[in-house]
Amino acid sequence: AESFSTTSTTSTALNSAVAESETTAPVEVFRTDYKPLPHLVTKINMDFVIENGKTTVTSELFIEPNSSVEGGGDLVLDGDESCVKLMSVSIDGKELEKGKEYDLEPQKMIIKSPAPGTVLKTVVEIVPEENTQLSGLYKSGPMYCSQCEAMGFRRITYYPDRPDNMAVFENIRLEADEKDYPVLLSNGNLVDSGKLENGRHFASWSDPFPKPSYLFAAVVGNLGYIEDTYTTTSGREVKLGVYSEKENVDKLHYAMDSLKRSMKWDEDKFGLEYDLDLYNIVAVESFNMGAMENKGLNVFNTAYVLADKDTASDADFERVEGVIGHEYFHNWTGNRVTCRDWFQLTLKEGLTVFRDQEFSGDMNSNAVKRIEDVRMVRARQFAEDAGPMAHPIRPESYISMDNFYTATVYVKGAEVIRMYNTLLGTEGFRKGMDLYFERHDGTGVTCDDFLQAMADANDVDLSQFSLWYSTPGTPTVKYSSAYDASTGVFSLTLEQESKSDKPLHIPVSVGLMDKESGEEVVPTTVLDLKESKQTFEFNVKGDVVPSILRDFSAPVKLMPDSGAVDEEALAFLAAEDTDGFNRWEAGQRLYTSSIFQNMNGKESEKTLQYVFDAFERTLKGEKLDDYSIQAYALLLPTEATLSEEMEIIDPTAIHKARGAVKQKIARKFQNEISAKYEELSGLVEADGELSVDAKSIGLRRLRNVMLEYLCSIKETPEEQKAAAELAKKHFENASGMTDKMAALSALASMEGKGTEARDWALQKFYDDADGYSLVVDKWFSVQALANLPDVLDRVKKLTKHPDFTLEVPNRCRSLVSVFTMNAPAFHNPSGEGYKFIGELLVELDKLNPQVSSRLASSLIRWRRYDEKLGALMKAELEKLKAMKPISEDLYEIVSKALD
Ligand code: 0A1
Ligand code: ZN
Repeated sequence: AESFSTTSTTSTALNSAVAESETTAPVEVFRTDYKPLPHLVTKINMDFVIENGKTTVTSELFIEPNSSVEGGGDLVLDGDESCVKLMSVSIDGKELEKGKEYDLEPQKMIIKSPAPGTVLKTVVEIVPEENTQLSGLYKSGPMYCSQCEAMGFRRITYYPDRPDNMAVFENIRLEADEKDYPVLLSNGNLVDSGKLENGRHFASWSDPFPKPSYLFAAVVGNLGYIEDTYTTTSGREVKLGVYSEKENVDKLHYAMDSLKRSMKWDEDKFGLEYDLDLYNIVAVESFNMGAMENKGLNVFNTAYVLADKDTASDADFERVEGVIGHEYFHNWTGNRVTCRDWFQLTLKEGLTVFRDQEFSGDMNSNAVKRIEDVRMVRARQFAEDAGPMAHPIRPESYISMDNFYTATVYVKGAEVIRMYNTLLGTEGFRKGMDLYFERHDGTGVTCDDFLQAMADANDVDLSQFSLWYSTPGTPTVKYSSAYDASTGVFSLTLEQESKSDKPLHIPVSVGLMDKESGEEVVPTTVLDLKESKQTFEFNVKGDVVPSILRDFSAPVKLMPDSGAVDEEALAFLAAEDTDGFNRWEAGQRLYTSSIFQNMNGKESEKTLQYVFDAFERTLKGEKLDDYSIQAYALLLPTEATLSEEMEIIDPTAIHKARGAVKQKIARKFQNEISAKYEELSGLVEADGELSVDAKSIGLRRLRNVMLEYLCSIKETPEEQKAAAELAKKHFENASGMTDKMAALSALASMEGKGTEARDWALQKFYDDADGYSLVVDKWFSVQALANLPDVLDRVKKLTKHPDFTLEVPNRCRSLVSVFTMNAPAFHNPSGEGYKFIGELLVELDKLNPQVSSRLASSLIRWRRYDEKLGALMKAELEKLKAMKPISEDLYEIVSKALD
């Protein structure tokens, strides 16, 4: 799972983060340059001797010629000189001679023509304590832990660090001080352990499944844990362990339950069982991303494991469940069948995201999950696809692979997998999956192999569909329709446009609703749009309203051919559509129309009336039995989503116009909203002890939307007072973190008569957090998102807060990255928001390039803003590009942005 960090710097770490780019120019790697390795490491033994300030790693590599490659030649091992210090390299106990038998370069070791069966032994020293990049072996609080995807293993030892080298990690021996580091974990099964002299101890692990180096993991620390077991369908008993720092073990239960649910779901849905006797998960505070699927030993960012009723919101619980599922599902889609090379990343990520989405939907509500996922695609992936880092789900080249763990590879990748499912049906998709595993288990493959398995299992030709893998950008589909009353034929014309030379194969799900009766006369049908323009005909008994792209059947922008939306049809669909997703969608389109009219000073009473009607109907809950759907249907599209509808984005205007429409709704329905709030409060209370089932989550979600509308009414001092009182009461009576956060975010933006309540709540929230990191992160975030005129000054001041650090990615992101999402503040016309980020990046890049390049992504879409804002963003990028030294990660982002 993707995700973000910072540090106080030691000079070594500082040098190591940037050393590469000082010595070598950034190299671009191309997909089409793939060549198989002439030699393979088939087996590896490792010995880690961990001492304070120095870890010695001894590796034995068992080398064989690759039978599918002719010619032999040299063996090239990857190794990052800025991180590993070579102490010795030998074969059969004989040291190799540098220049003659081997060569050393900053990023590799070359062994001259090794004989088949060679066992190469290397000894290196590393310093995990100074590794602030959090790639390789590093220290997080009381533990040593590793992160090897994508190219971290070369920061631990010399090795062919690419996924097409699969080896058995036969004996991984970890040795450390027993008192400080009682827990010693690696992949696979524990085969030996014991005490040593001087208070030291060791453990040896063995993983029977051959794997690429990126799936290696080791954790050594002083940890607490909980245990459980799971029995698979075929009767294998698996021991489950979830580990964390000792004070957090009481927050591990939800993760454990989620793990068991994931294991069951994969058996039921895909017939996939777990394959080892042991499955361990470790929660780590300093982690660049969300989590990592290392074989039998997942490493998680604490934010995606730890959860209890006092500290986690409903969204946190849902994320824990989703990410636990995601990493578990990787065991088959990623580990058993892995990627041949990194360009194929979406092979495992798109597929695994699709699987975790389906899992979460099944555990809670499929309809709600779909709405949430589509909101994400539109706000994040569409934005990426419209910027300088746009790439196909299977990229063509990279400088730093770490920059390609993107919304495109992950969530657009998942949309592409979903399209197979839509085209082939659930059964056909399952047949394709079965064939994929039958053919490729235990190997590293490509996206083409996946497509071929789907095609062969269903006896269909998917060659046109393959264009989705090579086409960047968001395609558009334009629609127009006509009804011929004399023949009863309704015709729907669809026209596609994309960056592909040839038309894409786009599944467009359509249903038809009778205009008069509102009945669905043609149920959901998947149209295969394969030509640039195609007309589909339906026999109907009277005129109909088409409901197009149901369930968001393809990641495209759907628009009317005429350019003008048919608001009457949208109003009809918002009320009548039998497809829940499109009913929500129609409402969102109406809100969008109204917001843009407001922005352009051309408000139409008629549109506003449609908006009011849709809002009122939803509020009354007609045809709705799901609180969450009701909540989402009452929410206006986010500022990020609205931005993607504009050629030139005006964040301030969007914020104002959206705020104005929100105000109109809130004022018009103030009484009804208040009444609903009270009604729901009764239900929430009656619900009793906080539970995180779909219905309780929905109740809270809907009530919090009501709170948000009510608190938006705060123009006069009386209104400010009323809003603050309501939010304060909500805060005080909060049943858990969801309600607390809803109240706090409303309060955080209060001024005037609301100031006192705001300051009180922020202080109270901070005190109650009692130093617990994940709640302190929320405290930083809520302030970074506040809608206050001096928010930037507040954020700057918070960077000096004793709890703030650039070293822990979660903390850095909670304040700084979250601030970049506060669009009107970050894009303030003064350019001060950009300058703040630009200056911070200078410091951050020295510590953690992965986190710095992600943060820099907030500046790269400068061409999408007006000239003035664009120039200010560009100036920051230019300063960064000229910075020496600069990490490869950051260099790639800023240079592509300036191209
Ligand atoms: N494969 C993980 C995500 C991940 C990727 C890179 C990392 O470090 C650079 C860490 C984790 C997943 O999809 O869950
Ligand atoms: Zn993943």
